[in-house]
Amino acid sequence: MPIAKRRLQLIAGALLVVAAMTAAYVAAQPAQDNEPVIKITAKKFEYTPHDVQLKKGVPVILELTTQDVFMGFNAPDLGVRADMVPGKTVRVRVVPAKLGKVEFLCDVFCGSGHEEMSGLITVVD
Ligand SMILES: [Cu+2]
Repeated sequence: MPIAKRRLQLIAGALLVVAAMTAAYVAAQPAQDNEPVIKITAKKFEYTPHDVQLKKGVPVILELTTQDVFMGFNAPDLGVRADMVPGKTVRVRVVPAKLGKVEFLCDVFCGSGHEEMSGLITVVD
């Protein structure tokens, strides 16, 4: 086997391991009983709700589901990202540190409307 091809296979394998570990870590975040849960559903090519309001410093659990295909949820400014897998519910805990508006978007290609698929989190006092 050519070395370049073997190297590509190794890199692809390593990426899969990292993705699996990330998914396991995100799934392992338990929801606290006293923390509010906000449900966000993805469907080609939108999130419902599109606008979410959070309070600065107040932890919330985002409960993420997708109604059709594999999607992503990525809010880089909050340091939150998760895979949205059909048939699964993923919970991520968020504690917004800064006031203002933060975009979240789909970072898994899901079709023709993927590039416009986003939502807005507003962090208030
Ligand atoms: Cu997408």
